[in-house]
Amino acid sequence: MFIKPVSRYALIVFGIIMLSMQGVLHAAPVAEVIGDGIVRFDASPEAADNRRPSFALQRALPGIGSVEVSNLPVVPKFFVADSGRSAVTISIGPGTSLYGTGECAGPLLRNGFVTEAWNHDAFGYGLDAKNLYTSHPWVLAVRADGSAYGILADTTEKCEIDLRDGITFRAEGPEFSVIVIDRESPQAVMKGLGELTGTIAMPPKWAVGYHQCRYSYNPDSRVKEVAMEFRNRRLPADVIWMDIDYMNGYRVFTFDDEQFPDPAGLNEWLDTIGFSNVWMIDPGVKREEGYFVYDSGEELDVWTKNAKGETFTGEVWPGVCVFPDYFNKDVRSWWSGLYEDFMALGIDGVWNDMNEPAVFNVKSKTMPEDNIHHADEQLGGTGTHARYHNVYGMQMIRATREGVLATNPTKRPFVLSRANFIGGQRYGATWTGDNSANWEHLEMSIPMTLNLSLSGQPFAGPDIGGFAYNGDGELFARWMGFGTLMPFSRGHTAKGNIDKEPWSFTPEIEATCRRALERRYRLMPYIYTLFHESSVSGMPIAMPTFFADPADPALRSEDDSFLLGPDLLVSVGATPESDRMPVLPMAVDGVEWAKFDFPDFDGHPDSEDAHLPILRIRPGAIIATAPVTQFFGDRPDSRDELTLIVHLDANGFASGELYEDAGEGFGYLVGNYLRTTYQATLDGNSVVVRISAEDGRMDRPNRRVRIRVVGDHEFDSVEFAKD
Ligand code: MIG
Repeated sequence: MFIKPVSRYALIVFGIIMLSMQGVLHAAPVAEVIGDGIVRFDASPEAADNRRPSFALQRALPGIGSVEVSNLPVVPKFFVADSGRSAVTISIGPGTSLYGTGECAGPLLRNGFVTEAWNHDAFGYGLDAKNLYTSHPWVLAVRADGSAYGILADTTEKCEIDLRDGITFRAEGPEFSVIVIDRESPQAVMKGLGELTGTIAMPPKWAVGYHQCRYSYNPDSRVKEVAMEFRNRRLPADVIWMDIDYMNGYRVFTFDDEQFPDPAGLNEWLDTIGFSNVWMIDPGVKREEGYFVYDSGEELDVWTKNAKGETFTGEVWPGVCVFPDYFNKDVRSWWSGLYEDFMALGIDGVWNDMNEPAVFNVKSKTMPEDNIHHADEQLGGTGTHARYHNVYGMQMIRATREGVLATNPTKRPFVLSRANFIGGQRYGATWTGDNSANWEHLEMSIPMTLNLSLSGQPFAGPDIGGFAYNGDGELFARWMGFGTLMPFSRGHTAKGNIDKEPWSFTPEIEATCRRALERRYRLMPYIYTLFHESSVSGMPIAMPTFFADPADPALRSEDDSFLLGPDLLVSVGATPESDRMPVLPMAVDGVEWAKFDFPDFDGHPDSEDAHLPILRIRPGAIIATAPVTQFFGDRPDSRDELTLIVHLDANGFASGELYEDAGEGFGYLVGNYLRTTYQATLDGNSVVVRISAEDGRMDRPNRRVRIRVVGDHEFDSVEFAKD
């Protein structure tokens, strides 16, 4: 065993009761109940007293009861690792499958992997990447019997998550609390995580549509051209994105005079054709006197300091930059204030990039770990960058969101962030960073999105088509095929690459993209309902196939399919040959998940397009769908017809929920919504569908409701009691 750093000695003398292979074990931990099936453990009473404020938890949680540790099925063992790090280990029973650990490369099933929570600008990352842009020191464990528990290592420090032999976290810094949520199913654990760390805010409905991006669409005429092309070609889309080249020399909150002389005019024009807009803002502020962001920040001295207490500088896009210290309340309100004039230009959404934070020309790709943040006392007070690194991006988007909301208090903010931390779903959505246009990345984008989702961030998705490199049309078509069914659905590509709009390849590939986009818009009532459910309970939107049957071991490592909500199974051809057969959930009392499809724009079943994933509906489910619209707010038919896809279970029964609201604003919080439960029963030879429950004050739209019964049940007629 190696010699421990001196500072560890006191701790070791008091705490040890035995030596283990991995380090020095502490006496039994202290534990307190903090929620239903939720216990917080600390290494010792002293460790509990010295607990740091949590960034993960949405609010400080006092203990609500004591618990006898020896009675608990899951008890972490705290120890000091040989490396001197604070560590905790949890042994797992046979047949336990591990997930979560945030945004990680590789397969869905995490048993056997080691990753690290340390936010990192990982351009061109590979399948074996150890750490990516966000940190989620969290593991979801599903036992052989389908019950589950989740482990949150409540530390912001650099933290190794070692799943080679049970679950072990090893983190820099002092001992940290470990929170265990032990419940009857993985779904119930996810709800517990939502109770602890918060949920996504309900996004504006346009943000649930399809987003089109590239690095960069410039000048503004190109933005208009691309947006118009979507409309002319009848390719549904809601949002177009402005990447860094709109800025004047990459100075945040400025616009290039020649290429983007009139951002307000551009946004207004986009709005006339139903496009919402998102504009990028980075944390690095160009150090340049006379530039208003620098000057105003300098006046308030908002910048992160180096170890000597001087303003830290590092290079990013604009050249030498300074970096706001978002841990400080005054800095956050300064940053929030910058959004006032910015949003006034008709900006709808904000994209915060490079906020690990990324710094050029240094090996670590970020700021020095001995930099100093003057954090609020409530956040833990002044401390090193090492301590706060993983939550830098989170605090940035917290301030961004506050600014966006303060400027437009009647609108729902949309913020996308590259860096984040567990709990950061409260402030913004996540995409999986700079992936690559190849088959490995296409394949990996499914489990990556799912593990993020299983780590509390449901509003996630990859750069559809792959960011780095060109890829080819086949790859693009396949990626669009399922990318439009990911919670966050955005096409993007890097500078210098070929065009990657739906029409950039062949007419056949464009047709595939149109079918894929039409599917998203047809499924919008269902998807929007899932977003609402997630915003309330923390339930994932995209979830792994094993959620259909958590006790079925065959589903535990299924990488090529996912559930979009509990009722829709999406099976993807994720290899060039589409030659892997997805493992399907078992029939329920003899009734299989039923395949279904939609008529495409030519009236053909869209399932004839082999680039698209296969859709299946759960026995007993009703999925609400709509006619194709080109964007949120586009109403081709004022009767707004609804089609309910019904798949009866073995008892001839099905039910499903539909949540509707204005799609924008906060009226839904005071009752302006409509939640409808539809129920179908097989009554003799007739399928009868009725509303079995409803709530909310929104008027029921005067619309036609069609019923489509899929699957093998025999019946003569379908009746619907009026919607
Ligand atoms: O160093 O803004 O991940 O999506 O297009 C590259 C340009 C900076 C990285 C983001 C990418 C974005 C790009 N940015």
